[in-house]
Amino acid sequence: MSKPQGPAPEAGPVTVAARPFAFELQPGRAALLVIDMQRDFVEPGGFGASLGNDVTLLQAAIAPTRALLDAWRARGWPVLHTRESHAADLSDCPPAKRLRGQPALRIGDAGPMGRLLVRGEPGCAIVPELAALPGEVVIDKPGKGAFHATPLQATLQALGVTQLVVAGVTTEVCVQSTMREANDRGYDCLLVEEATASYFPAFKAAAIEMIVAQGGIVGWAAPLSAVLSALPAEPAAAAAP
Ligand code: C5J
Repeated sequence: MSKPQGPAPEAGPVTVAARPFAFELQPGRAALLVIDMQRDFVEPGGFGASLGNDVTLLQAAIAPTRALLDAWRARGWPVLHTRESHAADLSDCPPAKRLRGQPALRIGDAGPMGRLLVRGEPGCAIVPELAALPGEVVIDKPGKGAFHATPLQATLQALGVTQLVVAGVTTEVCVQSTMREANDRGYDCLLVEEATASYFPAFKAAAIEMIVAQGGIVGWAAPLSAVLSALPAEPAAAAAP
């Protein structure tokens, strides 16, 4: 009898040791969502630095995020990236956002990596280590949350995604905003602790506690090792005798 054609059925759920309780990750249904790993936040001379932040604090998230990307890509699972970014005419940047505070440079001003947080400028790009591969979704978002004024919800629905494994920066701003938006839309969200960072380590720690408190009121959090060790074997390894 011939083997049935078509994509191999996905493996059953795997259990990730997470807080506040185990996360049942469903292969193929769980997208990796990498939030705003852009040069403008992570490198000197960008938007984050213009606000007076120590950008080196965010660089710790690059290698763990790359490990997640490698794991998702090896299994052919969906990967999505976001970029906090604005149109060149700043028509999607409300004055309430642009004029807030007294930064050295504002959104749209020219810095060493081009105009801050403007699409197409060098600083707006994802850091090279984490750059999107062909076929991976890149969502440009004018807000802190990734669902506001973007096609993210429609994209996830089209992919059949119901769970989000989340990485990126900064933990208490765009990552937490996005997880809250996703939670309200019915997605189960798991934040990978080493793959997220903040300019304020105490804010990162507090944001994680806020997410997992009250029975996981926003979602789950787990160390990178717990996620990677729970994943099913890569397809090539699984096929080996
Ligand atoms: C901020 C972000 N912090 N991606 N953006 O302004 O978290």
